[in-house]
Amino acid sequence: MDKKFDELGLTGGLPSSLTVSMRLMDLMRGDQRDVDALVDTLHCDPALSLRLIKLANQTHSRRPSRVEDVGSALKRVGWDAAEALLMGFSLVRNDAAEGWSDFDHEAYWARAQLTACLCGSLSGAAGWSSTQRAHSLGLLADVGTLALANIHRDRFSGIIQDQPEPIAPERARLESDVLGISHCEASHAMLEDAGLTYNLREAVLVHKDYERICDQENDVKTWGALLLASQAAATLYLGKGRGADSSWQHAEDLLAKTTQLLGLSMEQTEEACTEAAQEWTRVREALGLQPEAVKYLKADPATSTAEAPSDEAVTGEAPRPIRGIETPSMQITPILGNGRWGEAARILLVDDDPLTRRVVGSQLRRAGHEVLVARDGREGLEMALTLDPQIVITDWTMPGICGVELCELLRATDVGRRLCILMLTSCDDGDDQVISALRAGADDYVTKPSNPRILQARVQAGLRTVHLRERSESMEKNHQGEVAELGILARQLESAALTDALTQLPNRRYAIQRLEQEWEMASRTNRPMSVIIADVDHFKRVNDRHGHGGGDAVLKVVSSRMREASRSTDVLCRFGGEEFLTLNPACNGQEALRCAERVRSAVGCKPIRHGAMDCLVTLSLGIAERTPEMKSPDELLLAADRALYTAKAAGRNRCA
Ligand code: GH3
Ligand code: MG
Repeated sequence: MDKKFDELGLTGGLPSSLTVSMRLMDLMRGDQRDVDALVDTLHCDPALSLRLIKLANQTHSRRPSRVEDVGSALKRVGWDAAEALLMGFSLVRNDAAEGWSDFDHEAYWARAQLTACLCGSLSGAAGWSSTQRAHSLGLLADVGTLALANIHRDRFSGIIQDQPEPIAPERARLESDVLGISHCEASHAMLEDAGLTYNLREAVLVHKDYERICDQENDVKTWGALLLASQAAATLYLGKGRGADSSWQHAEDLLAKTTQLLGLSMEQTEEACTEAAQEWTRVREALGLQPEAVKYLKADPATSTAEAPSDEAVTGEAPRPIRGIETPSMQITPILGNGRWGEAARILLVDDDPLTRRVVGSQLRRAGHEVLVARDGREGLEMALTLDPQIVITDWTMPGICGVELCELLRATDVGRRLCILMLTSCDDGDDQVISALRAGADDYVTKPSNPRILQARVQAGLRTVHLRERSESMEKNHQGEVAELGILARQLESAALTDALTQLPNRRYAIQRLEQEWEMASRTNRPMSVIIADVDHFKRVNDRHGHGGGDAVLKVVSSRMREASRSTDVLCRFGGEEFLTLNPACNGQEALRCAERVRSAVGCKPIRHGAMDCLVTLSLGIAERTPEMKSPDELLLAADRALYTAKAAGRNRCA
């Protein structure tokens, strides 16, 4: 059943990469509306792509066709609406106070981009018509990871330390234990929220589990296989190399099995993967990101281990030297004495004129502020977005991005809205400049040549605004933290309410809900479905002989033997005292009978030993398949109950 993801409301501001954001700003500023370049750039960013697709589906929800790829989404919402949405990007904040996690965003983005290229290329090789959808789905398949890593930072750090490999089944299990939801379930909820169709969402939900993929209906199965093939190939390209750890072998096996499901030969697969890696390299190069770190499938086993790239290489962008920081750390202590007053601020000064930089910079420094310096608008933009200044003081006329434009660009972003922006204006141009500056979103202005006392007064007034914004932001953050914790709590409660305390199996309440869901699905898709009711034979005697405690111990062993004998798609529940219900979605009566036989013999094959107790326990099982005449799930249960009665009447320890 679908997991609750109450944190969905917090996923609107998931971070984008700085490189992508800067590129977006360039594209938006340009006179030409280069749609292809915009789509290429969005294909590097899961958070923004998903927001755009969601907008396309929301604003045009009455249209019959859903939008499921970035290009169509852009076409549907139009450039202007897309621009307004995309400029609202968020960035990763390296804020120690937020207890930043070990989650490597750059590595995540690199992998998502590569998976997207692989999905596009493999679907093309398999002859699919819509490689665009495949590309976008590859990009979005792991968006749940981004959400969990950002919403539950500390807890997610612990999870990736224990299990760094994204396709390992243990990762999803750990996530479910710690957060009550796996990244696939979170992705599924997010894609549903964005309006993607059932088949694609379902494929994302199951795509990390090969067995589950095989049990799916046609479309979900092929989409799931495509996603898992792409994930496996991405692991081979980005992993530590052949033989370095078990994940390589696991990925190689998965790639072989899944591409077979897609009808691709090994040669076709290798060709498509190589093509995808080349496209990935091209896209990353266009963005100015480091392109290497690709290990081709045909790499010599001996050299691929030796040449395994370092983690930095895998994550793409090399750490950049931070320019212009002229004092090492921020002081928030009041500045006293020596004619200085007020509080120290972290200020970014943007000016292309070295003289102004020197004069204003030293005035600010003398007043005790920390001063970062940018030499033009573009550098100023990048530094404002990444270095977390409190106040930006920017010149008016600069080559490239001018002061007014810098102001507008910053105000359009999430980060820029928090800042206090002061515009340096010259006395000569007077009121007009001041009015345009304030219109563009500046908080205040300072006239050149600057008077140190007025400058300091303006900075202090600006700081008061910043503190108010910071306080409201911190309240917002606390609120988000509470929502995140409540999300986990809600799932734990939900799970407890649907789990049987003795056997840890799903309980009757769950069974009924799930039965109704499966019934609906079977009616909609016209696929078969069966149920099995199993009842312990002569259980009363066990209780009589070994007491209630002994009876409980037997129920635990019986349920665990039943679980082991069931397949991953069978839904085994404790239905009542010593009665169990198994739902067999997509199974006809014959298949369910085989499943029931397996369970019967697993339970009755050997005695149950517990303390001094040593008893052989058997099951009787009744099987029923859904027929077109049945009007409700109750009729299906009734048929299984009748069959169980027949099994009991025929001597027990049997299926009927
Ligand atoms: P049959 O083969 O016809 O099913 O006979 P039976 O003895 O298994 O069936 P019956 O319905 O007569 O007895 C079931 C017993 O299971 C009665 C009830 O006290 C006991 N029981 C129900 N729930 C639990 C439980 O949680 N723990 C224990 N120890 N006993 C339970
Ligand atoms: Mg019984």
